[in-house]
Amino acid sequence: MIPALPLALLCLGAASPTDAPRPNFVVLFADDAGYADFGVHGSTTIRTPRIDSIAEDGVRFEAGYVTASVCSPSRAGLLTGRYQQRFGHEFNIAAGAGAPQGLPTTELTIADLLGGAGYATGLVGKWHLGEDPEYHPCERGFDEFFGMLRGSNIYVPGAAQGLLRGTEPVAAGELPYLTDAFGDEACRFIRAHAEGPFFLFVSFTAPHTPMQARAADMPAERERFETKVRATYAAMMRAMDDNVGKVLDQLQTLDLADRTLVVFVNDNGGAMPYNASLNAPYSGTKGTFLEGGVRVPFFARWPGHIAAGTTFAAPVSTLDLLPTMVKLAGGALPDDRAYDGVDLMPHLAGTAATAPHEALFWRLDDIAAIRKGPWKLVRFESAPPRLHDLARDPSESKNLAEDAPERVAELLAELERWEADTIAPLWNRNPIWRAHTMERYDQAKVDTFARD
Ligand SMILES: [Ca+2]
Repeated sequence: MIPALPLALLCLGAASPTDAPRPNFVVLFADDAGYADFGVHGSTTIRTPRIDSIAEDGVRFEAGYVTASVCSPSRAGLLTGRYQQRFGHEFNIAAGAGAPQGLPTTELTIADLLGGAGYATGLVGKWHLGEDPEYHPCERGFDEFFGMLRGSNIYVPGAAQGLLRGTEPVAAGELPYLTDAFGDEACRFIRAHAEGPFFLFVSFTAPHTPMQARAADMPAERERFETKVRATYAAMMRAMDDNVGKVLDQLQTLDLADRTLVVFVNDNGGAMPYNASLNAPYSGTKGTFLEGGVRVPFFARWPGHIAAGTTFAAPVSTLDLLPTMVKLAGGALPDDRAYDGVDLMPHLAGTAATAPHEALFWRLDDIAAIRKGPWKLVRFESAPPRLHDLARDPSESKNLAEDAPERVAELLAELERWEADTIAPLWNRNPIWRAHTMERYDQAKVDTFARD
């Protein structure tokens, strides 16, 4: 049965009652995982069989990007379907900063739009889009929220801080290891809304720091890795994989697997060296616009609608999730604002005439980037631009800028045209991070973690 829809959505193309039931949506979001650290990306040491299964049973996007190389703005892009620079959410939110640091309340989230189309909406885990009351997830389209407003938390059983259910504090004392608690809550939401349709955003904190694994997992991992931090990272990834598996099993048990589009994606590149993640074959890390900072594991599964074992080569973005899901929900995008994402389903079906995106753009303060075709240009305020050919040099080891001044000029001009639709950041960037980012570019290299 299709729930009542707001009149505007009905008028603008809601699914007819004779159409197949509208799918549920589950977005599984990792935090700071390394590109290389998935079995489906070739890792032989980090074990992610359940996450891999999403790619194997559906599509693996070979060039899946996020809109930022740090947590909060990446989430702002995903949840709004719009480049976050359009509305000034360019920088991370500092813990305890207060207003005006939060997703501007003039923005509509994917939960607003799917909720308006009759979906039950839930967020489990990390929010990181503002801590003041007006930014609370339940004010931003989510019917239900279990998690925390800040950007990281303690994993140790019973020790997590600032957990909320809705707006009510949760006594952490009885909770298990944090990633397990989030998996449990995700399954609870699915059971409670099994009749559907629902949208569930499972925003894990794993494998973001602090580096804390389940105690029982550590002895075996410690034997497999030379360093304690890499062993801990492996165990944190395993815990996340277990909980992704729990969610997939819950969908299967309720006979919802065929009626649910499941997406797995990561919010920014691996935060090497802090969490010992590995972004190979890409250089750069979280905080940079090298591929290792913004190109992420990106998989989707919807049996009967996305063929198993599909790979998709053209660049896609987390910006695309909102338009794709709103369309599948029978809704329509508001026409009072520009959307930067596109509906991916025609592209996956092979019926689209063009690639999803002609170009993708990034900006964080004094550094900006554009990818167009195989070309990637990174622009610095304090250094000449760097040009890379991703088809021939995916690890961005060779700067071609001096050899191709016309292409540099063309891409710089296109980047500036994109910037004409952006505004100044609404709050300042932490100056420590600014210096740190330049340092990361200067030191960028593909770290092979040969000892694995
Ligand atoms: Ca992150």
